[in-house]
Amino acid sequence: MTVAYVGLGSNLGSRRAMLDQALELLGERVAVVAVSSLRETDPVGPVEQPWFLNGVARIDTDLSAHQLLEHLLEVERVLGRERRERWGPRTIDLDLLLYDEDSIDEPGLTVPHPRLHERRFVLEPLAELHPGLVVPGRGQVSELLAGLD
Ligand code: GSY
Repeated sequence: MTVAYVGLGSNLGSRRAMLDQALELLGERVAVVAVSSLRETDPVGPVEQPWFLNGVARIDTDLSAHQLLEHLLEVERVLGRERRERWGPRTIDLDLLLYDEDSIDEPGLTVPHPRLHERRFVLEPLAELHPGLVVPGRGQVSELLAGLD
């Protein structure tokens, strides 16, 4: 059994309803064992866009990292996510943040998520679930959070 963490985000439409539906669909193939509180966050990146609602879910699963990623993409598809602009607004965004303490760097799949260590909107909900969690190659979540500007 693997413990994985998934980033949840939405900044279009009924954001909370989107995240609730995403968690329900996720739960059809994996065990969603904990969900952080959801928080309003200022958009990060070069595109001007609405505020996000962000959180993190802890998942227990027997799926491989690739199978889990496919499941996340399928849930996004079911919820109508269209991949248009890289940094643009989205109805739903599910990011595979951590998969146990594995480090994976393959086309289409990088774990830990390459920008996780610098994103407050990910580190805060992660710290809420497990402040001592180690991000491979980067350190503990609580320390990464404390080190942000
Ligand atoms: O990769 C996540 C999508 N995204 C977000 C987000 O989820 N939250 C915030 N606050 N800014 C973001 N910019 C991008 S792109």
